[in-house]
Amino acid sequence: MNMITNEAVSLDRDGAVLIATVDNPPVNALSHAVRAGLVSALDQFEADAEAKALVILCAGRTFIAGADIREFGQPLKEPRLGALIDRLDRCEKPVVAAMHGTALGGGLEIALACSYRLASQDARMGLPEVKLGLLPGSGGIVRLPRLIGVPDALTMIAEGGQIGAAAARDKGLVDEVVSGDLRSGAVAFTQGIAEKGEVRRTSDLPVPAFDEGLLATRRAELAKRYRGLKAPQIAVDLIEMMTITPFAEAVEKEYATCRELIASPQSKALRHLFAAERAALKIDGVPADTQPRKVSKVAVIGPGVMGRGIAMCFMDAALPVVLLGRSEESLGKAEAAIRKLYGGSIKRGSMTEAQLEERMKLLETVTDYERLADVDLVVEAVTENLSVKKDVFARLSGVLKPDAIIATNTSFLDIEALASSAAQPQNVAGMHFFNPANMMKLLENVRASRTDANVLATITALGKKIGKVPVMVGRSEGFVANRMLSKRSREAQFLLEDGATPQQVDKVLSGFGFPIGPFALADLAGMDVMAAARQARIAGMTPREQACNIVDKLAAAGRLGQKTGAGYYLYGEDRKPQHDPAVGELLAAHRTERGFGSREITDEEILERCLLAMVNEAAKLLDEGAAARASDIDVIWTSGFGWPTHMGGPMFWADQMGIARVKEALDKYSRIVGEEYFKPAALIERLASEGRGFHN
Ligand code: T1G
Repeated sequence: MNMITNEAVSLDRDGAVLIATVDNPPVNALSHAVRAGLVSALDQFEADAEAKALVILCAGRTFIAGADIREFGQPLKEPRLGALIDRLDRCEKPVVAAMHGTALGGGLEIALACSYRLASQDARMGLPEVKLGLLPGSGGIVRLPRLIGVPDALTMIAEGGQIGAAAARDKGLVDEVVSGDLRSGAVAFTQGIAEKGEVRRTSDLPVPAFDEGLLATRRAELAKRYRGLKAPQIAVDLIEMMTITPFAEAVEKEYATCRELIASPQSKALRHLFAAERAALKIDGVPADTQPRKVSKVAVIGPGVMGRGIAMCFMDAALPVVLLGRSEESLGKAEAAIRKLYGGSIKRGSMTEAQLEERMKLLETVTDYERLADVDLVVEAVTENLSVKKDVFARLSGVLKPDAIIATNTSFLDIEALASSAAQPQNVAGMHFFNPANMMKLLENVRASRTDANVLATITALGKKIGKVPVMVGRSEGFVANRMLSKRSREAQFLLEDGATPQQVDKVLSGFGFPIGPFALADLAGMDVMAAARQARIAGMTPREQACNIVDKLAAAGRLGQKTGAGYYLYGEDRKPQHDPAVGELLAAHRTERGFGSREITDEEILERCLLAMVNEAAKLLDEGAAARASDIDVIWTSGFGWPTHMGGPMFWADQMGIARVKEALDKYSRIVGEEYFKPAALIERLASEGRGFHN
């Protein structure tokens, strides 16, 4: 008999067992309807004398995956999750949670408050709140350590990782792993315990003893690993609190902290990125039900550094790769280099020799285009020269299957010109990887005007399959990431001319949260590389940019960076950047030569000039349609260029600053640096006049 409680939760009976089924697609998030439905199910269960035990399970692909993130920041609607969990805790008859898919956050907290926990073989469990700048607020802090011990609980809560069903059983988080049909397995288990009717309250369990020194050790590790993030540190505070605080009081403290974190700037930034990364997968002009083309074999053209890294991306996703090069020698070098890169994984213990051999079997090296006749997609990663690429496109067009996709890895050449050199321009797109391609998460997928919708859907799905963060961008020299980066680099150089030192600029930007400052990064990349990149773009530079040739001077002096022990900094054995007076002298001479005085530059000016130059360029990219959404730009910069995730991305950061203040600062720097560099973009003028931000 089906006893409906509401649209999200249904209740039915199997003998003495009631089964509450949550059905709230897509992830059974704990919306108000789910919470109210479960309370109603508990009411009926407790009032039903015939019912000896209750099973809670979910329809669809997963058990409850947490609180409904979309409700955060909205007025709280009773019943709160905490009230539902208290009801579970006080239940006088046993409740069994049957988990599948990903039982996360508030979903796992519900299971923790049940008498028994079952999991399907593929189930995974976790408390990922910390990834949203939050922490469990409905009993996860006070119950999980009681079941699996403080050390493992601290790891799960402070890092937000997931564990599988078998590991959960071994740790005592799950009582049984159910093979076969979860519902029937759960009902059978529950019938087995129903007669005895034993209620097991996690809240009654003592906190297992643990090494108190653990807390200080983990605190230090977490501070290093999650630099700037507050929630992991607070996780340690809460775990310490729960070990010395009576249960009921600890529950209140846990909930109060969660509410504070929901209102925190870091959580708002991280929740913004959670939504932004999902929005980026929705491509304008590509219906959500567009079927991607099948990609079961790929080719990479160009066995250079980028080609090798791109080939590894596909190999790591178990896709066979044909790497085409002009000579056996270049292909031999590429294969050896790939094998060497995997050797690093073996040294780190993340790969075995056997796995390496298996992985290398996926790589085939060829010099003959005819060998590409059966591939589904080609990434061309040859030298950044339009005529060379056009030749490759023409040769590919002569051998590929009619529906094979050609993706160019170009970082700044015109994709429309390349598409025109292909027999099937509708099959041409860009897949812009970043060096090192096998490591960098960001993938700028580039749409051309004639690219088919299902090609866009295909490269987006393929980007996800190979573990990248794919963001669709449109035509623009340097697309989105590099065009914005070039503005930050410009300001960093100009600031040296105006009187700042490399260490001051690096300190300000790494203090903001970037993993490394622009000058230490240049020393890592190599001044010869930087000088070559500058030369490649010099024709499009302004006179001041062209004359600002500090990079060339360092390269000419043999100061190539870490590889020569000196660049913007000096480097000893420890490879740590040290201040070098010689650089100060070189900069002073450059300023004199350029007729620049040297003035005191504040940290605020450094930060605003570097970051607002990027924001201003982003506003132009949005107006040009090169970026579809401001949030896409936030995803690009947090996944690909080290913008601290807890600061939400450049556009989120600008919105926090307020567009009026952004415009005011741009006007100020227009006066200091020049209109051509800081004149507010038209979009910023519009938003400022309308009192709006990028995201509203
Ligand atoms: N609330 C609302 N919507 C959610 C959601 C959630 N918790 N999780 C996912 N969605 C949406 C998502 O936006 C997307 O929507 C669709 O579901 C598919 O998601 C009280 C305070 C579960 C592993 O942090 O990790 O509980 O774009 O594309 O890759 O103490 O979603 O289709 O419109 O990611 O298969 C804690 C967050 C909340 C889990 C599935 N829980 N979600 O991944 O699909 S705080 C989380 C995920 C909390 C308690 C605390 C993943 C997933 P749309 P998807 P997926």
